[in-house]
Amino acid sequence: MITVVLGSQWGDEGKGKLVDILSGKMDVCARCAGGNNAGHTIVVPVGPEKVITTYAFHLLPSGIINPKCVGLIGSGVVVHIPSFFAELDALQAQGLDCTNRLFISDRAHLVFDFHQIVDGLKEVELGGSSIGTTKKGIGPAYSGKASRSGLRVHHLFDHEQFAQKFRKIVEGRFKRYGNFEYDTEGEIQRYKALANRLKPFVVDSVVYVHKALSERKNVLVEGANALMLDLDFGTYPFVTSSSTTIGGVCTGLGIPPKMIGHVIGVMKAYTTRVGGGPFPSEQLNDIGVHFQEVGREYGTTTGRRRRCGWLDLVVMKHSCLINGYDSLNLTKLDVLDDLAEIKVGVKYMVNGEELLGFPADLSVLAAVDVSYVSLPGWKSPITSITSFDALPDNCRNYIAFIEDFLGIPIEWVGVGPGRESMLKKE
Ligand code: 2SA
Ligand code: GDP
Ligand code: MG
Repeated sequence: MITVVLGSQWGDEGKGKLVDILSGKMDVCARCAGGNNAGHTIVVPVGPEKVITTYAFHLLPSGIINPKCVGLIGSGVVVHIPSFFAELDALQAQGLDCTNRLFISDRAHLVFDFHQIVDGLKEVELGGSSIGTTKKGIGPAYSGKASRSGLRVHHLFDHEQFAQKFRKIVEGRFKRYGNFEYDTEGEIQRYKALANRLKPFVVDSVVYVHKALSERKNVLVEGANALMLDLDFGTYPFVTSSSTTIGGVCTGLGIPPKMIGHVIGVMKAYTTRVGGGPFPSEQLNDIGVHFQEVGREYGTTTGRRRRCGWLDLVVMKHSCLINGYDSLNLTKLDVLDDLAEIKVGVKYMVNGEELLGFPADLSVLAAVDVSYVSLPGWKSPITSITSFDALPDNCRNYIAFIEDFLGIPIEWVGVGPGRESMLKKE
């Protein structure tokens, strides 16, 4: 059976940390969507001296930090090959060798430097209403895929055909965006060399994953980005260009839904968002600054400051409906330690009426008045607590309030960035 970890809010909930913990018992850890826009941070003790080491994963599955776990980049992922190797080399330099246990789907679409240039040009065109993308070329690469003019990993291995298609695609981008600086022929040559280096990593991921499942291996799927950044169900157009939901797990790996056993939603104890777009519970005040500073809310990929606000359970209800979480991992609860009062958004009101769901129309969302419930804080540090029952009463009440509201058990609670700072409710 397959276990899935998904981001339930606007990303950066701490998916990487849970994936690392679960991967200790996994045979395969697979990515199904997104690209190197993702940033999953893992803080672990390394070696006999237990040196605290931070790893940042972008394209590679975070589970490969565990030496027995194989990493698989599924067909739904978009891959910038130079970044793939840069990440592999950086991990190697940090003492993590995963060269022989990392595979990539032959169906995965390629992201090229021209996609990244176009990503930036599109943002400039949008001016004041820009998305705030990571400029990793994600949107342009998925657009190419959807318009059936993309290049996939397997195309790399027929160099002549690759070169022809590549020139045609770049020509099309020049027509649309003007003759931006780009060495088309140099790129074609660079990819000839990259194809040779990539070859041993390439597999038919459908065959690979189904073989693993038939051998009763444990497979973990690591979601990237999050529900509110989903192309269909997020705050469109302020979203990423992939399917970040449970649906994207099936389409991005070629697995039937009935093989999915357990779906865990990762939910931060407050809310953050990086980039543009609506954020109803955002706090442009001392509380927002508190979350930002205490939670060290900076983008793992771009270093951008993340916007911060109270936990929004309307967002979470929407998220739970779509992804059907079996359980939740509440993270960064320790960031609330010093607060005397904690607020939680529970209703969206427009003209005195409660909305039944999360609105599609951003003009409706802009008119929303968030109703909050206020809960007492616990005003004591929880990072060194090692069992769920030892958490302060008000802290457990906060957890119980969320569980009651959503009707989903909180199975894991994060109380600090390190691997050991995770409590499991038995
Ligand atoms: P893109 O680059 O086309 O996917 O951007 C579209 C929107 O999706 C948001 N997005 C993200 N939001 C949170 N975290 C992400 N990963 C990095 C991190 C982000 C970073 O872990 O911190 O370092 O800035 C991520 N990736 C994409 C993005 O902000 C746009 O709103
Ligand atoms: P992801 O994209 O969902 O994997 O999350 P990121 O790695 O982008 O951002 C989460 C940040 O919070 C990382 O720096 C983690 O090390 C850190 N983190 C994860 N869980 C906790 C927690 O429970 N408490 C604290 N204080 N930090 C955490
Ligand atoms: Mg992140």
